[in-house]
Amino acid sequence: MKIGIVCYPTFGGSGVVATELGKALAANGHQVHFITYSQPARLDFFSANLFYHEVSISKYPLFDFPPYELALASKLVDVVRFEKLDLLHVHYAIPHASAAYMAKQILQTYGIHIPVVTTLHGTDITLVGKDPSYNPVVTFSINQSDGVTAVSKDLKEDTLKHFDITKDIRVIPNFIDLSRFSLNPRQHFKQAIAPGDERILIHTSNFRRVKRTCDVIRVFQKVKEKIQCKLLMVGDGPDRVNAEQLCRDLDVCNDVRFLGKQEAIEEILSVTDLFLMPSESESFGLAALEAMACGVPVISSNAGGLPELNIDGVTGFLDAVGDIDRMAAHAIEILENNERLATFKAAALTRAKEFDLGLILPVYEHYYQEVIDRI
Ligand code: GMT
Repeated sequence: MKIGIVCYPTFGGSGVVATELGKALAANGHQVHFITYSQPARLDFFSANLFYHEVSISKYPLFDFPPYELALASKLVDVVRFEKLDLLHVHYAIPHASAAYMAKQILQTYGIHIPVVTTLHGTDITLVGKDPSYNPVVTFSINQSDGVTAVSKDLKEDTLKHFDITKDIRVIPNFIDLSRFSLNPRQHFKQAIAPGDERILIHTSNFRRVKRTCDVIRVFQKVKEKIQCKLLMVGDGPDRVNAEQLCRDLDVCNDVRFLGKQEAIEEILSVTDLFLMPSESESFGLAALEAMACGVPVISSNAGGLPELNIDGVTGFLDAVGDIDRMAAHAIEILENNERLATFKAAALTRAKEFDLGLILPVYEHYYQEVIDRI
């Protein structure tokens, strides 16, 4: 198949899923065309089957807000026509699904009928999409997609609850490339972070409010009262400054390292003992799956799709959003005993294998074929 993929080309979960999916499809013999405003962060190698088309947006003094959606729709028309694509797969509803709809209408005037699959990732529904200023467009463009997928059952239910959706939504969970994300410990790195062989806790995110990064610091402070440990904070975003200030207020700076954005996250995860994800809302929790694939158990909130990934009492624990005491108590329970920690680590890895890319890729391929056959 010749597949066009539209996504946000950043380190955000939806962009990562889209890029990893495209790379895997290309490796499986499909021709994949990424259509985005910059090279996707994880599209970091050359392959004969991978193509990248940049959407460039001209800046005119007339525009306070350059019309990205129009530039994207025009680019989609161009790429579908000249590369003869079979299907467009857009990740994140806003504004990708509506740009794809516009492109599809224009392409019909050339006698081209291109099927569009939209994948809902979370914040396009749970935060931004519900905003009344976007709701009608989001509803319309989801309903006009030829196929719609959501990354968890919870996200599907949330979408059906808040939008007037007439299309069937197929749940296709996120996946992990176990050839990349696997236990790959770098002893010198562990030595540098935890010279006294302390336990290492980790949080990775874009430090947006929804991630509750300050809860991570608070949980860590309580764990530290009972267990010798260090905390790694990976990523960057608006709440980092608050998290750093809280470290000063709670006097834990010496045990917390803010590492910023990191490429080889699997190497860092491999030396850690526990992943913290206290998010307010999380449609799936890809970052937690990446940790589990490296054998790291997860203390998470029970928000959104997290219970579909993290098994309470087995791969970690699920606690109510904001319940710092329970999260800390559960973290201590896992970390205080070597044997228990090893059991949780093994269970996290076993669970991650259920989301192996090799299992989920054919599900997408069959779904694409089903959508193509339907129109
Ligand atoms: O979580 C973020 O801030 C990034 C966001 C995105 O849209 O890129 O992630 C969402 O999509 C990921 C991939 O499907 C999911 O694993 C995340 O759970 C989801 N984030 C939220 O629902 C908050």
